[in-house]
Amino acid sequence: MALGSNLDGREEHLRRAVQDIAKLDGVSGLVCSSLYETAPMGPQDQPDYLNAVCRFDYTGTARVLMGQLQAIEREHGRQAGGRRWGERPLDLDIALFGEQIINEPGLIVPHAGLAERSFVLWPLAELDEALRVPDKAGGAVAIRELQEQCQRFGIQQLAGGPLGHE
Ligand code: A4P
Ligand code: MG
Repeated sequence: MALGSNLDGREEHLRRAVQDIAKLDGVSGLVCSSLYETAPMGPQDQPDYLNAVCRFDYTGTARVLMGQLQAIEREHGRQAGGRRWGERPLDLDIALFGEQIINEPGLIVPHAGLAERSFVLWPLAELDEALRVPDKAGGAVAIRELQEQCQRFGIQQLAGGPLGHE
């Protein structure tokens, strides 16, 4: 799971979101990366983001998880609409869902932008440097390889350790 915020007390949004996620039905064993301060991807006339990722065991489907995450986004003041890649108090994306590949209306996993997003790849590698990301050919690619093909530019890991844990 990838978390991002660039509005209204960014760190507080992310900390609260992690607590909210840990309490969801079906979630256990949640661990988080550090926080990363990141330059905006997309429109440049928006504040820098704070990003992080978390990993957990989950008993439900990706579709159900997505609904639960969108409810948390709304509780954090996320409005429907808004410009593409624009500012937001809280963004929760399903970066990966185990080994699954999902290609349905409104739900693409691994996340469609994963390979281009240094602010997701580096935190994921922090949690598991041996992580393998499934690809459509039925194989998997090492996170290390995706990092090599992506610019690290614009992200800074913050001191302070993991964002939260159970
Ligand atoms: N959707 C499909 N697959 C997924 C998935 N795996 N996880 C659909 C989450 N959502 C998924 O997303 C639009 C729709 O994508 C969802 O309703 C869902 O059905 P959205 O979060 O509502 O945002 P959006 O603005 O419409 O999409 P967009 O423009 O693709 O935004 P993103 O990709 O979420 O990017 N810069 C930095 N440094 N850090 C950031 O975190 N985030 C964004 C937002 C832009 N720039 C950033 C960051
Ligand atoms: Mg999103």
